[in-house]
Amino acid sequence: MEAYDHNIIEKKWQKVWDEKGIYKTDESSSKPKQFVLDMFPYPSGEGLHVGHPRGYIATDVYSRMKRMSGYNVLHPMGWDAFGLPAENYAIKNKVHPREAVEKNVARFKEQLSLIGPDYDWSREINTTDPEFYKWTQWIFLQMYKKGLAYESFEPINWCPVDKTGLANEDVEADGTCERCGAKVEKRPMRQWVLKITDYADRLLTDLDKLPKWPEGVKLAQRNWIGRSEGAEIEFKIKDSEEKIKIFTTRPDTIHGVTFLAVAGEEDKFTGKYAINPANNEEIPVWTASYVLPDYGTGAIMGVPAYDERDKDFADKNNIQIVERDFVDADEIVEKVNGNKVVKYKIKDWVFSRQRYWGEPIPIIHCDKCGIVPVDEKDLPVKLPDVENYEPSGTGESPLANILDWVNVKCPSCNGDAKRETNTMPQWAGSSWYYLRYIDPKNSEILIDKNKEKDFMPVDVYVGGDHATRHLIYARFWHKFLFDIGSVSTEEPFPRLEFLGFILAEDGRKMSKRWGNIVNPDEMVKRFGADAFRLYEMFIGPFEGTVPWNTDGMVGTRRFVEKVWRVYEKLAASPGASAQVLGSQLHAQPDHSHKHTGSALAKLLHKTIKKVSEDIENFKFNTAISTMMIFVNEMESSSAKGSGVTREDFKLFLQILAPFAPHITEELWHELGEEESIHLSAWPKYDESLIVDSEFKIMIQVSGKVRGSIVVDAEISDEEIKKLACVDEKILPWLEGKEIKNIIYVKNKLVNIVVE
Ligand code: ANZ
Ligand code: ZN
Repeated sequence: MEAYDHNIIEKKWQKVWDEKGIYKTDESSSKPKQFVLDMFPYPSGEGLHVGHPRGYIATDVYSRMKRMSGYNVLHPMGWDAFGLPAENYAIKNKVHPREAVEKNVARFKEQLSLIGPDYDWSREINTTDPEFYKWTQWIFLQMYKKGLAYESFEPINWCPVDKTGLANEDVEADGTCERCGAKVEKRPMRQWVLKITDYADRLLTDLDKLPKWPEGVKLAQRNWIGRSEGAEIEFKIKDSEEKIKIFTTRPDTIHGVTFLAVAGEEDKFTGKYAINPANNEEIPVWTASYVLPDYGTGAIMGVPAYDERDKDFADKNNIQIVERDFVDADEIVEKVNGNKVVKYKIKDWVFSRQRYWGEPIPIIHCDKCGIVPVDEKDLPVKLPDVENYEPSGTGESPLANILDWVNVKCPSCNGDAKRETNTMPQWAGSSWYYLRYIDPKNSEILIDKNKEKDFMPVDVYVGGDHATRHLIYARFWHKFLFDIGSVSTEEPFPRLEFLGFILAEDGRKMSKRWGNIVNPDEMVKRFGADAFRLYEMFIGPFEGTVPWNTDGMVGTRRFVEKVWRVYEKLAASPGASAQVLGSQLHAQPDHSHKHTGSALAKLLHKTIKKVSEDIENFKFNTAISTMMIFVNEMESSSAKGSGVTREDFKLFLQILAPFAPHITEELWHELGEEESIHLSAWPKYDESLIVDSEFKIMIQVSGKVRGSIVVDAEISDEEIKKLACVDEKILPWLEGKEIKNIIYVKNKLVNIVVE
């Protein structure tokens, strides 16, 4: 037996897994399916930093556990590669965006592969591949045919630096471009828009059917959709035929109205008076910058006694503030003949960009026939090669200059016509990419109906960020695809696990700008992929944001080394080697005969139970701390001369395997197994070993009860103290605190005294 050398072991097993194709999804399998999905990365020029793999490792652990638990797992990976970042990178580095993407993808793939993921690479997708974007264009055409894609000439958000129109979602609350920070302007220009507002109600109400989504993400979507029930009320202008229509959610406050305000740049007095239909009072009309031009009716009734913003405005402009009794909302709406209305904050999705690196919009403009969709059989409309793909800034895409591409025959009258030269936004491909993994080579139809039924919906979707944009767009497209019969479920992702960021060691965001990037390649080389994976999962609760700490890697590295040492002791123990050499039995061991119910066996079975539940619930950090306790117990009991049995050690390797796939595979084979540990059956815990002689212990933090644990009567006082400190209910109370003392009152309580 060699000493533990992660470099040798990891390369060796990655090669074997790849050659044997053990992670390939079997489409003919009769097992139940598990579709485990990552938000696919955008391959930037900077490569991955240690913050990126956190989600990828989580799905890797989860999918491995599911595979071992008897599921037919689909765990694919691909690249979201159209859009401004790739194009800007290409312009800066004077390469074609396609070359830049190829290079960046290769780099990302190399980095990801180092950590030993279980992707089925035969299903790799890339949104910039014409065979992929053919279907992005196809979906656009279906939307066009249903009236959901339309041309608009409304003023849109224009970024003067990125030289393109933007969707509302691309603009920060302070009116700056979310990419480059430039102040966004309004520009009247022709554009393609998707009618997401037609789906606003369903996007909102169906959030209630997603109990396995984080509340925060659902709230962000509710706010983004922004449904308000209210009334539109008309105010007559004094001595005029004119009227101003306002939108209010509080018609009951109408007696307190002391001014009207319409959207406008400055707070200037317009000199007009309006008449309050409820009490005929005359009130001044103002313009106010806090009134949004494109929400409601673009005008409000000012009720400074009850509305904060109205009060600020009234104070500033010496407008009267009056407190009046509320009236019945329904009655007043009836009386002033206002209609009840529902308004949404969400706007139709501005879907065209005046840039090169995106899917061409499959539309032809003909002088005679107007807008003519490209025939489906002529898809994909491929992006042509160009000399110069820099944005023109004139509001036209660089494609407009490629005459032999632009000039086409009209599909309808065969006369001279021109292609649409705007391209789709970065968010197009990601709105449906997950479906392509299920049927990645299909050139006949978006997705085979049977395969779709076999694998959809996604069982767990993992990612961070994109609470509104991507996750609203994808839900919208999915609902549309449901309506036209392409998919069989109304929601694509019934379970969403949203992860927190990993910050740099200095507590800032990792960025080239701050020079604080930690590179995963280097961590893997120094500590090994297994220790790296363990650390990424151990660093804190999955949904929490935490700073990286390279020193912390030492801890998980030691843990891996301990596992190796336990094996070495086991292999050296009398009788062991004979058993390995003579081992002809590769069948699953029959646990019922092996267990004598030793303290160690009991702890093992509790560990199996806890790790199984924790992985299911994405509580990876507590799964690892539980295994750490068990490994310590194995070590100390072998020091006392008893030690773990060979079969129990193998059970432990199996539950560690999703986290540390390489070392466990190596030791599994050392123990005489010939099949991969990753295809072995997930251990079941022995109920009888868990229930007997347990008792409940209350856990206090500085004297206050914060939780409880159920412990085995046979485990040591020290262990009970340790368990109390790593309990998931207790961990938050210990965060950032120093433990001063741990008091254990036998069989009753643990009090963790912190400062
Ligand atoms: C009178 C009033 C009294 C209002 C009161 C609120 C509280 P949500 O819920 O977000 O839909 N409003 C209407 N149109 C607006 C616009 N274009 N720009 C800025 N504010 C606008 O908010 C609806 C409320 O926001 C409306 O109800 C209106 O103020 C204001 F005690 O009317 B309210
Ligand atoms: Zn025509």
